[in-house]
Amino acid sequence: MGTILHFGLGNFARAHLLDYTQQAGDWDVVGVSLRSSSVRDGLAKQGYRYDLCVQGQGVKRVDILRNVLVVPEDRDAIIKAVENVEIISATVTEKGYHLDAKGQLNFADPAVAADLAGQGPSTLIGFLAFGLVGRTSPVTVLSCDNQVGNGTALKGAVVEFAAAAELEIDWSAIRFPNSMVDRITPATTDTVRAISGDPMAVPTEAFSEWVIEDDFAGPRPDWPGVQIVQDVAPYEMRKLRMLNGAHSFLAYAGLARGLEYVHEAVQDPVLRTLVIQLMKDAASTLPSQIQDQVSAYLDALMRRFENPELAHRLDQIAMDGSQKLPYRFVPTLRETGSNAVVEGMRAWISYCLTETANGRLVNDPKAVEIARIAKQSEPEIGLLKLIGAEDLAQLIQE
Ligand code: CS2
Repeated sequence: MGTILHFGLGNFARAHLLDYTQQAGDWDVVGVSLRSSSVRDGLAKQGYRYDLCVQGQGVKRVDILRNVLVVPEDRDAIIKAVENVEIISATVTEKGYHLDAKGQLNFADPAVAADLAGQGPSTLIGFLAFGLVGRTSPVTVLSCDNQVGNGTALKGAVVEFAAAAELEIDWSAIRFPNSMVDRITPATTDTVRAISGDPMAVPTEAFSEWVIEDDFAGPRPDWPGVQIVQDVAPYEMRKLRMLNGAHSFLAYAGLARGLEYVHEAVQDPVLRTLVIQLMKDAASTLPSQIQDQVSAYLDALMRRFENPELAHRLDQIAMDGSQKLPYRFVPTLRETGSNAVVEGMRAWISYCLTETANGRLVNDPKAVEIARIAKQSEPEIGLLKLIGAEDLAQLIQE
């Protein structure tokens, strides 16, 4: 029996980590919301229980969330929990790591600077650094975000923060396993709420996958179906480059064609050909040990994307492109020069330019910079630079 302190209680965590942990039994979860109290407020009214609407399988009541702590009101309780729980996990999305284009902690980021100034943390990195100082027992910090080497990146950010803040942390009993997580989980719609009768219901697909590096400091739940492996890299490359790369391609190219959902974009004849090509090109970059899986994986992804009942909105995926594309497009492009990925990158650039021209900021933590770059000469180069991919300019501009 133990407790997981989970940062970031979006729909994804509620469909993935919480579902797995409920199935494992014996463990409970305390959530942390870093940015708003709305999830806490909604869940608190119903004893922190909610319906998980799993497509084709029916509704499950999830009942392992014990409490939700919210910043700024529960800061002290969050630090205390970091000091005491067995596992700390996170789905704070790519931007929640506050990394620069080189993958290092971005000290110029105002949220990081504020945490360093000691006003009481507001980022995952700050909470971990200030909480881990007081830690006397082993702990596992489990990143569940869509990044390459997510655990390693998180550890790097906390180490850099702790050094800058002159905090002495005993790293010997703290583990940061890398992991690959997968379950397509759209935002909740009014239809889902109406059908389930639960205002906090979460819709998700039947498929789910979780591969975690065998690097735990202490006990872990007996999560069913989770693969514990020595090296997560091949799995995360497969998922980020094929699934997420395809998603981002469909989002920008689909929105440009006036489409709204993934299942519509994947049926568009032009996009369908390109997205299959993108996944094949991405697959060609994967390590030989998983080459025998990629063709079945591609077919399964197409079935998942075609699923009309998920109603997965393209604009949800289009969010935070500056944070996502370095993992989703850039490696395949560098390694293969893939024409389909070139089209995806152009579609993102064109999305940024069109939104700016229409007087709108894109939904991205770098939105202001994106708008500024979009108004300059040679915006393509500026935008590629923003995601650390200026070396690809010639390919994109040809
Ligand atoms: C999507 C992911 O919104 C996005 O960027 O590509 O959330 C995707 O649905 C998940 O990674 C699937 O596991």
